[in-house]
This record gives sequence, C-alpha cells and structure tokens, in this order.
Amino acid sequence: MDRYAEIAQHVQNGYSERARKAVEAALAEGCPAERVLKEGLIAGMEVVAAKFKSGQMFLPEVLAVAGAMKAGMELVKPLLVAARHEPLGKVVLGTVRGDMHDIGKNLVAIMLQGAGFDVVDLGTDVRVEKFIDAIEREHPDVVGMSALLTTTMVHMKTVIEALKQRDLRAHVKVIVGGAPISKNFASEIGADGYARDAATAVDVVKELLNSR
Ligand code: B1M
Repeated sequence: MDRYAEIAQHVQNGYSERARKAVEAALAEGCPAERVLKEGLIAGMEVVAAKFKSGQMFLPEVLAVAGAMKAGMELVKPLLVAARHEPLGKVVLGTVRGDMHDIGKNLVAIMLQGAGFDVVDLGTDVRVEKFIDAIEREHPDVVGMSALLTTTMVHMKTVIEALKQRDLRAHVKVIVGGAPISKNFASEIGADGYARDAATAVDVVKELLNSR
C-alpha cells in the first residue's frame, strides 16, 4: 500500500492519530501536499460518504472519520497556504444556518487560500446577520455559502435576499456549493456561481472576479 492509500485507509477507519502520522510521514518523504490532500484525505472521505449513504456506516463512525480528516488537514493546510503570493481577492465563507457540515467548506477555504485568496471563514451554522455583518466589515469580493442538507440549502436564498435589501448585492459576487446544490438551484436563488468541488470553486471565483 502506498502512502496515499495508507492515509485514505486511516481516514476511512476514523483513526486520527494514525492519519496524522501517515500524513506527517508522507510530507517528510516529499509527497506533494496537493496529492496528500486529494489522493489521501479526500479519497478516504469519498469512500466514507458512499458507505454512509448506502447505510453501511453510521453517525458515530462518521464523526470519528471527520476527526481523522481534520487531523490530516491541519498538517496539509499550512503548506498549501504557504505557496501563495499577493492576495487575488477576499472571500467570506461559511456553512449556512442550521448546518454543521464543514469538511467540504474547509476544503474550499484551503484551496482558495492555496490559490492566493484571503479567506474569512465564518464557520458553520452561520446566520444571515453574521454573513451581512462580515460583508459590511470585511468588504469581500466574493461571499461563498456551503450547505449539505436539503433543509438548510434554502437559507442561501435568504442571505441573497438580505444582500439585496441592504444594497450590498451589487458589491459582492455570490458562489454556492455543497452536495445537494446544483447549477439550476444556484441560478434559481440568484447566485452568481456554483461549484461542485473545491478545485472548481477556485476556478469559478477567479471567473467571477474577471467578469466584474
Ligand atoms: Co451528515 N448528512 N448529517 N454528517 N453527512 C449528509 C450530508 C447526508 C447526505 C448523508 C445521508 O443521509 N446520505 C445527509 C443529508 C440528507 C439530505 O439533506 N438530503 C446527512 C444528514 C441527514 C445528517 C444529520 C441530519 C444526521 C442526523 O443527525 N440524523 C446531521 C445534521 C447535523 C447538522 O448539520 N445540523 C448530520 C451530521 C453529520 C456529522 C456531524 C456526523 C458529519 C459532519 C462532520 C463535519 O462536517 N465536521 C456528517 C458527514 C461527514 C456527512 C457525509 C457522510 C459526508 C459529508 C462530507 O464531509 N463529505 C454526508 C454524505 C454525503 O455527502 N454523501 C452527510 C466530504 C466533503 C469533502 O464533501 O461536503 O460534499 P462535501 O463538499 C464538497 C462539495 O460538495 C463542494 O466541495 C467540497 C469538496 O470537493 N462544496 C462546495 C462544499 N461546499 C462548497 C461551497 C462552495 C463550492 C463547493 O462554494 C462556496
């Protein structure tokens, strides 16, 4: 088993300490941080997501997996961020109200930072007022919203409506993403962009900034 497969296996098993050590070893051996992230950590998480969906894994196991993913990501993140130069722009990012899922949103943050953007991460369960306050305070170029639940994705529209009411909509581009989100949904709620994964999110944010 190569290092990447080993990391993916520890993530799948929810072994935080082993995942952390395997990531540490891979980086010490010169494995690129991008490959450790994609072929190790994300690959492991993808297997778990499929198993959870089909009822082969349950919440307590998934929580352990999330911990292992986080342990690995903490080592990879500074390396991806260190490669950056002058900020390309500022992005305010958060998982919407009622939603605690942050693994995908954190990946988007890491990828954006790695690509050279300043990211203000508001965390999870972000209420509309918190998005608005951050936008008024930080003056970002883009606001990014993540949702993993069909019951919380509706809050994305609430934020966009609040931006209009505060006359902020023209000053900030909006990108949305997350497992239940589609391009159609993004257009319906009036977002400027949609990305199905973290790498695409970087491309979309760049396109949105170029289109201003
Ligand atoms: Co939850 N969960 N979960 N969960 N969970 C899902 C989302 C679910 C699809 C599983 C299922 O039943 N099949 C289901 C939602 C069903 C639905 O709404 N249709 C579900 C449920 C029901 C729940 C609970 C309600 C379960 C319960 O309590 N009974 C509960 C809700 C808690 C809450 O939020 N209020 C819950 C809890 C949890 C855990 C806490 C155990 C854990 C989250 C841990 C954490 O995030 N810190 C968890 C997890 C891990 C999952 C699954 C298994 C995996 C999600 C994940 O991290 N994927 C998930 C199943 C699935 O997605 N198939 C599931 C890996 C991650 C890299 O992908 O987040 O999709 P993802 O992000 C991708 C893209 O979507 C995109 O880029 C990312 C990277 O490529 N992306 C963006 C994401 N945000 C973006 C933003 C962008 C652009 C792209 O621009 C701004």
